[in-house]
Amino acid sequence: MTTYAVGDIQGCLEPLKCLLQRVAFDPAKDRLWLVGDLVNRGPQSLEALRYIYAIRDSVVCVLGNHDLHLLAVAHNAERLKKADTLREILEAPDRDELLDWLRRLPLVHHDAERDITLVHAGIPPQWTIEKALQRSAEVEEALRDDQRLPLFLEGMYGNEPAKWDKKLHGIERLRVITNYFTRMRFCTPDGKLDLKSKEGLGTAPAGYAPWFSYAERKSAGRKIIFGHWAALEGKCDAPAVYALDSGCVWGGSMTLLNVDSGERIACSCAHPTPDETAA
Ligand SMILES: [Mn+2]
Repeated sequence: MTTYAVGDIQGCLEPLKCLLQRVAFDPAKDRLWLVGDLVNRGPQSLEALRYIYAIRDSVVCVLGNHDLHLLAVAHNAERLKKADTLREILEAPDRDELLDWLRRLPLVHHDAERDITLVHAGIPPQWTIEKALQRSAEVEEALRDDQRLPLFLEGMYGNEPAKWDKKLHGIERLRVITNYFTRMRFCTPDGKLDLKSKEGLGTAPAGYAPWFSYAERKSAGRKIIFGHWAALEGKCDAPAVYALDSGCVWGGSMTLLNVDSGERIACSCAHPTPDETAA
């Protein structure tokens, strides 16, 4: 049994198949970890989602911002945006089955045996891995509750509050947790988010830096696999932190990491989206 982790798929099914073929991935014995953003922007969102759903028993996946956006649109909490490639999922005969699986995925996954954590965007500096798992569970509870789901999806959008406070409650509490795990790039040492800057490493305002760059962050030294940040091109120099988004949907490549050996391979994206930078 081998465990592999793959970066943001965003509806790019062919590069995913290319990677799995190259390692002779066998769903009957291997495991596939996914950093989220399975869908959107790319050419085959529905096919990619179906492909992953079909091997779901071999898959560990965390939710990304695009996956949450799909759920929000499906529950009429948000409208489709011009660049979205989600309509085919919304109109598919198997949409309810696919979306029901999606909404039960976690925001943070922790493999205790290997002490590796999987998350879409990152872990804020002020939280240990254990604290992150507790906070992630609060959002997962709301996502799985039929009564609470629409209220969560309607209220999850927004950049405020920019910083965690344990006194926060209700939707504001869930929003900042969700923003940390699914949208964060730059923050202050005490976890105040900047969600407005572009992706480029030089674009952060004074006092802000990539979440993983703080040596004193409480998850330092623990292994963390994340995606979301295509401008990093799959590179991250923080010890034990593995960046996997290499911008496939933007004309880059899709990255696969052998979780146990650390070996990486990449397949280039056959259908790049030409004219945009990642949101
Ligand atoms: Mn993302």
